[in-house]
Amino acid sequence: ANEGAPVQLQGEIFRLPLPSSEKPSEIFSNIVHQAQYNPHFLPLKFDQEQAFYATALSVRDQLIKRWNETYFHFHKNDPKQTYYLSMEYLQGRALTNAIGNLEIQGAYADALTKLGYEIEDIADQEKDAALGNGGLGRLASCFLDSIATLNLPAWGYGLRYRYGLFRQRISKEGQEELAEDWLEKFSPWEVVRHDVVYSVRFFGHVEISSTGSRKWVDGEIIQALAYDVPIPGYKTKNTISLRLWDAKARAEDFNLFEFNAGHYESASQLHIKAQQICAVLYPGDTTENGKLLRLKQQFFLCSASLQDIIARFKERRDGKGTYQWTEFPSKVSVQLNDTHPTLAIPELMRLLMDDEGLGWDQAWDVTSRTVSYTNHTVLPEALEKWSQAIIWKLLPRHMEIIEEIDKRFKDMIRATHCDMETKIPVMQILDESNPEKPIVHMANLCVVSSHTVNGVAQLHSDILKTELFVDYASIWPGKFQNKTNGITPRRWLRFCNPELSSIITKWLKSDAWITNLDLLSGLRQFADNVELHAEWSSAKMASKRRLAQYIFHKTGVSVDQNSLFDIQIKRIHEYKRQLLNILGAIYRYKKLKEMSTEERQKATPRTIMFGGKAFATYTNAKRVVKLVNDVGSVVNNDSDINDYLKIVFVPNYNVSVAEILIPGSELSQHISTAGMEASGTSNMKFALNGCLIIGTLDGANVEIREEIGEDNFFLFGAKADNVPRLRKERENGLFKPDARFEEAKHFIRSGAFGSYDYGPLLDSLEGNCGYGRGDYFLVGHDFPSYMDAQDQVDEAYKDQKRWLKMSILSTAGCGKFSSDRTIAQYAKEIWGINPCPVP
Ligand code: GL9
Repeated sequence: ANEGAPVQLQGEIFRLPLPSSEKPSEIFSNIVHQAQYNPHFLPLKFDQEQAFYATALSVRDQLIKRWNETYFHFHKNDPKQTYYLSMEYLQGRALTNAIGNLEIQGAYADALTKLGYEIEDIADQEKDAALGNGGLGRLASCFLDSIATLNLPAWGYGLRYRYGLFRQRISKEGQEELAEDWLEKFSPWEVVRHDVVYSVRFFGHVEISSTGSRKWVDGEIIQALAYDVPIPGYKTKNTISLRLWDAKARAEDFNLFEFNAGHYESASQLHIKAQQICAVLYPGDTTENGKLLRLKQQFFLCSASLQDIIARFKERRDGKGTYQWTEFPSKVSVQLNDTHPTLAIPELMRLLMDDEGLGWDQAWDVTSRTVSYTNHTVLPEALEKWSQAIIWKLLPRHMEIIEEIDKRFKDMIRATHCDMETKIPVMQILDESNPEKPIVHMANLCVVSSHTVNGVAQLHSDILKTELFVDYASIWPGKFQNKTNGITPRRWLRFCNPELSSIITKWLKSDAWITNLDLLSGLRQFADNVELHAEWSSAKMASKRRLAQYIFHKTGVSVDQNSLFDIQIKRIHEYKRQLLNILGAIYRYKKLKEMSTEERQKATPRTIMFGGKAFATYTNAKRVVKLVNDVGSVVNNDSDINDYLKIVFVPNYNVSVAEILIPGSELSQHISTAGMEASGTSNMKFALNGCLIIGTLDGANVEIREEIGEDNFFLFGAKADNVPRLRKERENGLFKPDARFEEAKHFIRSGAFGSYDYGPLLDSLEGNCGYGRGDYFLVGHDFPSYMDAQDQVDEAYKDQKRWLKMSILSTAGCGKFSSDRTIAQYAKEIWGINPCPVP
C-alpha cells in the first residue's frame, strides 16, 4: 500500500492499492477501502459515480461514530428531548454539507485530487433527497441542522418515500412529471435499523371488555422499519438522527400456499399494500383510494414514531417499569409540523389509555402537555379536513377518541366560557353541518390538544390570533406564539457561496458569523467601501458565470452575464403570483419591441428566471409553467431585443438547483398577495446572499424589510388589511384595471406566444371575485405598483455603486433569519429543552 504516491485512477479500470489497515484514519485509504469493499460496485471500476459513493461511505463512517456517541450521551444524561414529526424533509444533497460541518472539506478535496478527481465534480454526482415539496419541508431540514449545531437533544421523524417529489421535465406540452428515483442505486447516508421495528395497525374494530376497557383489534398489520440518517452539527460532535420509516409486511403474511398455487398477487397482498405506503410523497388524492393512502401514510408516521418515543422514554427511565407517566411531558416534547401528523394526538391518547392503562384525564393531561403545533398556512384548501367516514374505517379507535376530545371541548366551553357558545360551530373539531359528509377539522384538533400553537412569521402569527384561530385565542391567549422562520447559514451561505463567505470572513476578521449570524451587521460600516464593493461584485460575477453555464447546459439558452439576474423560484401557485411576474415580463417585452434602437440602449438588460414545480393536478399552475416557457421561446429567439431580455424556465427546481441559482441572483421576486404567504424562506436565502428583493408586505418580507432597511427593498402592492376590502370592491364592479395590465393580457390573447389556449388562465383574472376567479389574488390591483417598482429596480441597477451598497446592506441585515435563532426560541419558549453537548 504505497498510498503516499499519487495514482492516476480516474475513469480507468485498475487494481486498487491495498487499503492501509494500519492507518484507517487516513482519508485517502479509507475512500479506496470503501471503493474496494463496497458490495454495490465492481471493484475494478472507479468512475465519478463510484468515487462519490466511496467518498460518501467514508464520510458516513465518521458520522456514525459521532452519532453513536451523541445517542449514548443523550441516553446517559437523559435530558428532555424533542421529536419533530414531519411528513416532509427536503434534505437535498448531503456530501458537501457533511464534510463542511465536520470541517474536513480540505482533507477530502486533497484525497480526491490524489485519486484524480475534483471534489466539486464528485459532489455533483449525488442525487437530491427530495422528500418534500416546498418551504415546509426545507424548513424541517434547516431545523435539523440548527438543532445539531446548537447541541440540542432533538430528533426528526419522517417517512422514507421510495420516490420523492416528482422530477419535472419541460416539453412542448409544458410540465411533465416523472418518478424521481433517488434510491435507484442506494443512499449512502442511511443506516437501516433491523433492530428498530414496530407494528402499525390499520382497519379492524374496537373490542370492549367486560370491565369496559377498549381495545383496537384485527385489521391489517404493517411493520415500520427504521432508517436513520445521521445529521451532523457544525463545529460540534453532536450528530442527531433523522429517523425515516419504511413499511414492510411480515414474512408470515406471505402466503406460501397461495403462491405455490400460482396465485402470486393474492399470496403477497400485504407486501404490495406495505409498498404503497412509502411509495410516493403526496399521492394524488382525488380518488377515495388516494385519500385512504394519504391517511395511512400520516398514521404510519405517527404510530411508529410514538411507539419509538415511548419505548425510549421507558428505557431511559431505567427500563424497569418504575417510570411515572406524569413525568412524560418533562422528558418528551412532540412538535407537529403542520397538521399532517395530527393523528399523533389520538394515537398518543390510545397508547396511554389502551396499552398503558391510564384513565382519560391522565392521558389527556400527558398528551396536551407534550404536543405543540406549528401552523404553516392560512389557505383554506391547505387546511386539512378528513371525512369522518374514512377515519372510522381506517382508524376506528382514533375516531372514538377524537369524538371524545370534541365532546369534552364543547362541554368545557359551555361550562366555563358560556359567552363563546355561539362560536362552537366554528371551533368544534367535528363538523356535521353536512350530514351527508361529516368531517374532522385537523387544525382545530391540533389547537385544542396542543399546549402551544405557533405561526411562522409575525404577520402570519398575528393573522392566526386575529382571524383563523381568533376564538381560541380569546379563551387561551397564552397558547399562541410566533416563531419567525429561519434558514441555516451553513448550507445557504457558507457552503453554497464560498466566494462571498470568504469575503465576509475577511472583512469581519472572523468566521464566527457562521454560528452567530447577527455578526453580519458588522458589514454595515463597510457598505460604502470601494474595496469591498470590488470584491463583492467579483464574487457575484463568479456566481453569475456559474449560473449562466448551468442554464446553458440545462436549457440551451445563453444569457448575458452582464444583465440583471432576476429570479423567482418557488412552488407554482396562484397566490405566489408567477402570473404577475410573467405579465410584467410580457409588458416589458412589448415595450422593448416598440422602442427605437436608441431608446432600447438605455434599458437595463434583464434575464428573468423562473423555477418551480406545479402540483400534478393543479391545472392553472401548469398553465403558468406553459406560458412562461412559451413566452421564453418567443423572446429568446427575437434578435431585436435579445441584448435586453431573456426569459428562462429552469427545469426541475430543487435544493441543489437553488444552491446554484441563489448565489448568482441580483433581484428576487417574493410577490404573493399580502396575507397569503405564511412566511417564505427563500426570501431569506436570497437576501443573505446579497440579492435585492422586490416584494409585497407579506410573510417574512415584512421583517426582512425592517431588518435591512426600507431603502433596500423594492416594495409594492396592497397591504394585508386592505385585501378583503379590495375583493369586495371588485365584487361591486369598482375595479378599474391599469392600461398596462390590459395591454399585457391582450398581447397574450392576440396569439403572440403561440396557439395554446390561455383563455381559461386569463379568465381567472376576470369577472366576479371568488376563490380562483375574478382575480382573487389581486394581480390586476397590484400590477401598476409592481411595474412602478420594477422601473425603480431598473434605475437602481444603472447606479452600480448604489446597488452594491444595497446588496451589502441586505446581507448585513440578515442576522435574524438564521434558523439557529428560530430553533433557540423553539427550544426555550415551546419545547423546554437545553443544550446537551457531547464532550
Ligand atoms: C409553507 C408556507 O406556504 C411558506 O410560506 C412557509 O415559509 C413554509 C414554512 O413555514 O410553509 N406552508 C405550507 O403548507 N407550505 C409551505 O411552504 N407548503 C409546502 O411546502 C408544500
